[in-house]
Amino acid sequence: MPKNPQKSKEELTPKKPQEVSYEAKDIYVLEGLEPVRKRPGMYVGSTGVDGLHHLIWEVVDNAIDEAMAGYAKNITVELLAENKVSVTDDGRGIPVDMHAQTKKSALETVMTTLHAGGKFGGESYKVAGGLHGVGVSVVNALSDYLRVEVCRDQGLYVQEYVRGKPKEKVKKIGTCKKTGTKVIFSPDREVFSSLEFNDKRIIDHLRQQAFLTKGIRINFLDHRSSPPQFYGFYFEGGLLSFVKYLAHGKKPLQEDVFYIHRTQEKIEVESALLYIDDLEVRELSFANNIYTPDGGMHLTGFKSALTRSLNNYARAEKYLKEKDENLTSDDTREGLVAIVSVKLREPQFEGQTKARLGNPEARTAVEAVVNDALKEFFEKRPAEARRVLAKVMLAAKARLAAKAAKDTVLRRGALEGLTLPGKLADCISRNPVDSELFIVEGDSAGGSAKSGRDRKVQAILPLKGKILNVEKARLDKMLVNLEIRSLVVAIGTAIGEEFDLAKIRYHKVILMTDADVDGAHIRTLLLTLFYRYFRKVIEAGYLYIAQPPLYRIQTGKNVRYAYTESEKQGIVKELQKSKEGPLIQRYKGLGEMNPSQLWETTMNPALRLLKRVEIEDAKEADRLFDILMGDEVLPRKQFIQTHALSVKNLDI
Ligand code: 28G
Repeated sequence: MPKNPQKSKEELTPKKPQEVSYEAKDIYVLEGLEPVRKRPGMYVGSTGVDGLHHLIWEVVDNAIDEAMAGYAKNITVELLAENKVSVTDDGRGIPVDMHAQTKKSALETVMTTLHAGGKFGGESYKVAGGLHGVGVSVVNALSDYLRVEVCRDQGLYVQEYVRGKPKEKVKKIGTCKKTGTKVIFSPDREVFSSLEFNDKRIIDHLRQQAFLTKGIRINFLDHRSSPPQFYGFYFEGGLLSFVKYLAHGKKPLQEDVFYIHRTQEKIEVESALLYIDDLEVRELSFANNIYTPDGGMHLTGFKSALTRSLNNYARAEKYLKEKDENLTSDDTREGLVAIVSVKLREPQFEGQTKARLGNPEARTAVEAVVNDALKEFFEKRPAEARRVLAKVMLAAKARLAAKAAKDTVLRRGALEGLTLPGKLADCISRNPVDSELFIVEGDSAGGSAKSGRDRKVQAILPLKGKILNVEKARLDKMLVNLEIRSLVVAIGTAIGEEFDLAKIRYHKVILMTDADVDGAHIRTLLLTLFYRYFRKVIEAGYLYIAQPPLYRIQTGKNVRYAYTESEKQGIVKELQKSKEGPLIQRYKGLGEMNPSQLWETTMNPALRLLKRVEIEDAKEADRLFDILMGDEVLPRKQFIQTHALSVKNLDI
């Protein structure tokens, strides 16, 4: 993100009045916003729907700044016909007075200059360099039409723009009793690939902003339908209300939400937390009202404070004996719903997507504030503290039990004694470079694969699909599972501290699962297993996914296979010319193929498709794993069904 791009001397030096023709001024303005139109993505993130919505966030941010400065109380966002948006606030109104140097209205300068004014008076939390806070002039530059109305000093002032260029000077066109600013804009279709605003997205954002700025009212009106849709957000409790909203419908372990709002070393820290009867963690963090999906220093400070407070309390109340290990951060976060919001000067957003707060002073401030406040909270509410502690202790116990189980599997030599599993149909070759291991779902497919394979270099290990489907499987528990142990032994690398890539027995480990929901499920489990315990196998490029065909298409003696829907359509079209109509069989599972078909379509190196697993694929599987293994059955089903068949990047 360009920070206050350096202007040339010429731009900064005002021309003598007689030289300032209207055209000359236009050039100045054009130069001011030209970079925005040249590289819109740099200023609003993208020219797709994200960037489009960003325009609204930007304008609303300005209104919220005016609210945080203590002046605006009400903000209204309206979606109008023809992709127009209107945002109104009841703040002081953008100043309209003439600037002595530029001879322009302050309003025009704000609307037509990048980072106009720099730090606005009293608004020291403005974000420089982030996606937000780039200024309303960016919205102006990317709108084919914008109109701003200001009520101030009893006057109504207006200016209109086309792609950031004023049509006329700021004009007073009437009177006003109150004060405020209104911006109406229509995003430029030359810039954005889509002009379609999404009401749900806007509602979610406005709700979130209302939670983050307690006491302001944000209204939303969608005039695209009649009667218009109306939403109003006003939360007296700020983050406290936010936590209640996130925990809605869940069983809380506390009577009251923990809440703290305090300024420490000039950093404003606000945080709320509630434990619920659940295993997941829901934590959100914000810096200057901007969501930081990857957390950062503020979240780190929060986690340290939580872990420390709970350990202190657990020791003081003898939940932990002297010899016991401390609770880990993960122990203290099962079932936690928490929000941390900080406001600070010069926030640094780090990472590729600027999704993480980098300021170390935010960590210290949050840690100190939350530590103090939590200590007091626990002291004042021993009953709640005990309930929270009981839950946290349970998490620690589960962790220790899982570790013990894992240790038995991973113990030095534990796998060495094991001979190759009986279910493994190994290949003859002992050279890993040309050996392949097919991990096959189900015994029947395993049988076909065994008969159909090239036994010189291809080994088959059938796995029972169901066995992996342990409810709430923790991966470490899976390792105790015999099926998985046989897999570990077959691969040959051992696991954990003993892992040695050089000992791998096959340079192609191929996951061969059905092209249905269960197959996708098992594949996710196996990918997660590899991602967590055999990452080097993936990095070395040894892990593959087999691509069985979806269709068999026969005309007379001619048999063809289609691996995708469009391929099938192509083949069918091609065959329409022949006398007999084609016979189309859809394969639901590997088990439906006989050994020679399986060989021909999926295993024969000369004909098959294999997808090499990239680390990103496995990472994604690792993320999905938690969803697949979660409590809620319905979203899981839907999830599997929408993703089961998406396969990309096919290569032979
Ligand atoms: C409705 C859509 C978005 C805004 C204000 C109010 C002031 C302001 C905005 O100042 C920076 C400050 C003075 C030159 C500040 C009014 C001080 C006194 C403001 C908005 C630079 C602009 N009176 N309300 N900007 N000035 N609302 N809503 O954008 O020195 S922007």
